[in-house]
Amino acid sequence: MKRISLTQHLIEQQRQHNSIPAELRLLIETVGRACKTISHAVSKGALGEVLGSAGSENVQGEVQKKLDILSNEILLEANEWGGHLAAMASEEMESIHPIPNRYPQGEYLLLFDPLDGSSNIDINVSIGTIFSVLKAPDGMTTPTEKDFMQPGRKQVAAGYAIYGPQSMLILTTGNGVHAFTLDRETGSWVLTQSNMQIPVETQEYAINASNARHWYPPVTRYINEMQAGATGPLKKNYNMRWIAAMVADVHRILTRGGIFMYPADSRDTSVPGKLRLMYEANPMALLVEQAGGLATDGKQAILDIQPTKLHQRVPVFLGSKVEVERITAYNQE
Ligand code: AFP
Repeated sequence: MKRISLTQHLIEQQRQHNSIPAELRLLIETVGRACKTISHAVSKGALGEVLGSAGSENVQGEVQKKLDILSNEILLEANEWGGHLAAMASEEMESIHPIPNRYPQGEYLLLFDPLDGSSNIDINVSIGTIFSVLKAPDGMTTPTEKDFMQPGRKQVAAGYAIYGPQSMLILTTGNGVHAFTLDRETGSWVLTQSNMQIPVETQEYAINASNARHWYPPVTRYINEMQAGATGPLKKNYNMRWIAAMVADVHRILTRGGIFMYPADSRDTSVPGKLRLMYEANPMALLVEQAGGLATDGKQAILDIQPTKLHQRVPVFLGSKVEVERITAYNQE
């Protein structure tokens, strides 16, 4: 089979859809290169002295792993010199990171969770990098956090790298979801699947069931109905998976269907769930919609939410259309 590289795919997408100007292609290729570097560091494990905690906390008050910080630095250094970006934002940084004055300023904004699923690092389970690309508002001179406050539907590109048995890059620029597998011998991202599609129906759900006593009634009702199996109201047996890395759970859903849920619950009514809107829910929601699935906060499409804060959290229900419609309907009753 003829090997198509990431660059060739981006050039062909530009020819077909006029959707990837040269600056955006450079941005995506640069993020792809940074993810190769992160994949390499991750795969070293204890041999690379990258495991364990860094002895610091991030803006979320979460203990930072060494790889969280290393991955963040890799993405910052890879992207700041290219002239394609005006600023970056990351789960690991309190405020936005404007491009240093010594480099030209571009017209894109890059947001990322540099290493999603950090609690999986030390147990050698899949982790990943999630990224989202917005255009800087017209006329913007000095980027501020306000310039990032754009609904997810405004993303011009989104994707993730998953560092699992294979390292893969999953990408959309608004014309379908395409998958690349890292060829470690040549160091290239090679196209291995075009136009990923999420099956409309599924028998598989993902939720952290240890929180069941904190769930609100619609979620409890839905999980009980699935657990009732073939003799229950949904008339089929369901399976459950929870990898505790959104990247891995979403990758499974893009590959074979399913529904992923991280709902708000009664533990802390001031915090609507755990996942962040700008650099987790929004990029994943764009991928899921581009692959024929749905992604809501339990009431509305995640991509339609008007952000107000860079690190704001949002409840997430995403995946196979029929199931997301069902739980969203229960939430709206
Ligand atoms: P960490 O990066 O702290 O491991 O959190 C990962 C995550 O943000 C997301 O990737 C998972 O789906 C979710 O949290 C897992 O949350 P629980 O640890 O509550 O199951």
